[in-house]
Amino acid sequence: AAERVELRDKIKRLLKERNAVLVAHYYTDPEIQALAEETGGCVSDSLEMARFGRDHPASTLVVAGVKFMGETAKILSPEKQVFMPTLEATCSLDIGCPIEEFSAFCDQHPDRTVVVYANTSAAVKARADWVVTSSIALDVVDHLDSEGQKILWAPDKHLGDYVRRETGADVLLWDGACIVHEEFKAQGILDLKKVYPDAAVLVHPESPASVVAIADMVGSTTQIINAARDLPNKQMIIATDQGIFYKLQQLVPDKEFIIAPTAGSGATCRSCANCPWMAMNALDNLAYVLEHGGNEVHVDPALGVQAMKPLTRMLDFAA
Ligand code: CIZ
Ligand code: SF4
Repeated sequence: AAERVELRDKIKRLLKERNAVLVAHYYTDPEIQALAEETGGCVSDSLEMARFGRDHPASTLVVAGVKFMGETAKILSPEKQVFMPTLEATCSLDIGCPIEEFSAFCDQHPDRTVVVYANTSAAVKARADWVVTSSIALDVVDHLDSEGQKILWAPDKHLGDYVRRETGADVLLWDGACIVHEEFKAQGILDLKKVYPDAAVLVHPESPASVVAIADMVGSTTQIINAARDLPNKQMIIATDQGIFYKLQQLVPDKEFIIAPTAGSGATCRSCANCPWMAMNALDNLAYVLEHGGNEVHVDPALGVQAMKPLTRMLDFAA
């Protein structure tokens, strides 16, 4: 325990010395989220992380999350140095949408407006007309639909299908999925509801349609946190990465949160629903990059200029 305190103190000191600010995602280790809060950094979803990093005066951003979040920070702030505790932390959505195949898919459908989820590479963003996060996907697609535009959506098919069902827009889907959210099971949640009959079911729309169908509320991480606060239920079954429990328990301490099952059994699970890439961010590799450098995020400048356009469109739309 003394070692952890020492490590935390060292990170705090190094952040100051390096004029650096820590930008962390809700899904990272609670220790990292706590440090980001204590040091004036940010703990949030990818939309807010992007905005915070861009607007913060620090010359150096340390992004605790996955690769696309570091890249987004660099694209929006090319003049800042961006570091990550590890450059190995990626995302199944990013991996499942390689630029060559994606670009060919877009070329086959020139009549469609290309809308990509933030969980994509810089190259895929550079090919897109719009970037969205789950918190504004519905609003953006609604807006495009009202203008009569047809959509090409990538990479998450579950989120894309949810957006299509909700907006009624003409949406062509890429076949990608999040390995964490795709595992939630409707039957498991229904079984759990027998144990907690008064619990509300809060679901991230990267989950399968069968899970979304039994939700009391569907939304992004930030929207789930707000709903947990606002709904009258004292118990909540949560279908998103369990990293979010840190913020849920902090902001809504009087309620009980139960992770949604990733098996049909109804048994709660302690190690499931935890993104393996998010989990690669830890205090020791965070301290290491601050002390020794390395793990700097680089984005090809020409690609960055292209990718900044749909990203800025997203931030302006959300503002
Ligand atoms: O699943 C993810 O990676 C999410 C929810 C990212 C985000 O938008 O914050
Ligand atoms: Fe990607 Fe899913 Fe991990 Fe988020 S939780 S980073 S969408 S694999």
